[in-house]
Amino acid sequence: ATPPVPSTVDAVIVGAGFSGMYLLHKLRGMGLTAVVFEAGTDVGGTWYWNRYPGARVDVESLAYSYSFDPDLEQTFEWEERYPTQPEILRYAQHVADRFDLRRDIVFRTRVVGAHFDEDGGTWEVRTEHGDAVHAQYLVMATGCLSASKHPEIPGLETFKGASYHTAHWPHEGVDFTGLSVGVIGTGSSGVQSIPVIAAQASDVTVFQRTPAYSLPARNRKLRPDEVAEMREHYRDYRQAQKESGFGVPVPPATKSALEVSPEEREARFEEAWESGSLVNLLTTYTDLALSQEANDLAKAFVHRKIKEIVEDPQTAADLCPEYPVGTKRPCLDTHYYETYNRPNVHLVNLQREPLVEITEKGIRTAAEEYVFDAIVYATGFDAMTGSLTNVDIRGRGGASLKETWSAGPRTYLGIGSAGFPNLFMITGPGSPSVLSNMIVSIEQHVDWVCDAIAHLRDQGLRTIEASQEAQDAWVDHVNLIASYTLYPKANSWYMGANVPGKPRVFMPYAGGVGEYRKKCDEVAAKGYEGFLLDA
Ligand code: NA7
Repeated sequence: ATPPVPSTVDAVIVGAGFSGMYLLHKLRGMGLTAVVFEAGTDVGGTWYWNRYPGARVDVESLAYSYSFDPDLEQTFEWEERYPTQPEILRYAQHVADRFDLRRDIVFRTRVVGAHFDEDGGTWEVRTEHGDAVHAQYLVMATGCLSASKHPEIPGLETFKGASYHTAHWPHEGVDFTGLSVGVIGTGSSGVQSIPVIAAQASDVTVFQRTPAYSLPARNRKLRPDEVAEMREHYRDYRQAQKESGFGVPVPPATKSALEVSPEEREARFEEAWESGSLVNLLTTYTDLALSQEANDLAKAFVHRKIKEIVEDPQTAADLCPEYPVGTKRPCLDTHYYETYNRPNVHLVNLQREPLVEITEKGIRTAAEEYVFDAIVYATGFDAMTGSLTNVDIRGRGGASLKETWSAGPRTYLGIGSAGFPNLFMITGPGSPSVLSNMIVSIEQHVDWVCDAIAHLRDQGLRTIEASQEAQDAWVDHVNLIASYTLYPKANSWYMGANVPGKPRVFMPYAGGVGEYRKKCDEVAAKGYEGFLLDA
């Protein structure tokens, strides 16, 4: 049963994914009152919505899990190395049960607006059902990939067959048996779902605008001995996660890809390819993210792999990305490239024949009209900012967050934004977020935000707000780090490049989870340096 909406709480939390759940648990532990608003009918966030066939996380289960409760990690039984969406959702639900979270979560309720009242120093948060709550703190735990997007082409509504978006998959599932299916999009959602759909449907046509780099996941059941081993050393492992680059500890690269022999390099890449770990591939050499020449070697290796697997030379060539490895989100797959060897699977390269429109019967490109029973949109998200700017957030002087960010998001540490007192973002733009194991980054932000709130209360202060100067300096720093890397070379959602009209700004902090944490801890230790604290 959904609890009634309270009129006043200490904190409003938007979203009951992994961020919102942990935040609620922590704030309660501090003696604060909090309410969570969640659009879905249950907890889980990303893992509640993204129920498409083949959906899995691409960080290992034993690492992609909360660290805050040692009993939880000792008792929850993961089945697979890379768990499926149902398994991760089961974990989220287990956490909700275990910590009795649902009694403070209002489900089926989207937050539509939040206005800061400068006189009272509180947020008034409005829901789609017309309820209003007043809170001292507002935390946007809305996720980086939750505002889904469709292709910007005419005719979406005209198709007479069934349409699905991977991020809003029917809970009862979809049976594609005997159907002719068109799939638009080849990011993680496409790469994971295409092999599963192709095994069921009579035929599948994939519409690819930009190919992905994908590594075979080599997924399998977890062995009892590896679980026991991890449980024995979990505390050390969690510490290593916090200090690592991506939130997944691996031995640091020590050599440049350019300083080793071709044989040594090939063997190293092969080892990473065989390991089924994206982080292993990205950390083979010190300079893959920094030097085009080094990256070209990794790129050539993956191209060779694709061409070895995919039999049709044109399809293989079309599947080989041009941009540097790792500069768009790489994928982890189960038989993705092999799927193109099936006689019932066809690839359409939208760079050669662009999408024109959706018709009554299917999809029209510049070359022809393709006829389908069903269309799957695996077209991704208005990443990182969409879920924040979709809410009418207004700070000092009634300024809207959306307008304030019209030239790109501006934050201090990806946690706060100048002009928006007591508004916290969990894994906001300007933090490592999507360049990391999300749960590691989520816990770090939640811990930091809760410490800041505890500090305010201890000191009898009412508001915390990023200073304009600290924010400007942080934005410059985030840009500077990105400029050292190859990331800006790809038209990625990291850059906002997948959404027409969205400013091209590299949004995540690319300096690594460990460095970032140090900076956040330093800011806190210096009395929240760069934040304005007011009584
Ligand atoms: P992604 O990674 O954003 O992938 C979306 C895909 O859809 C990508 O191939 C896009 O091509 C394609 N797309 C988007 N808009 C269009 C239009 N208008 N026309 C043609 N093709 C289009 O989203 P996912 O859901 O797959 O994955 C999101 C993240 O979840 C993933 O990175 C992991 O972190 C987990 P584009 O590349 O923009 O040319």
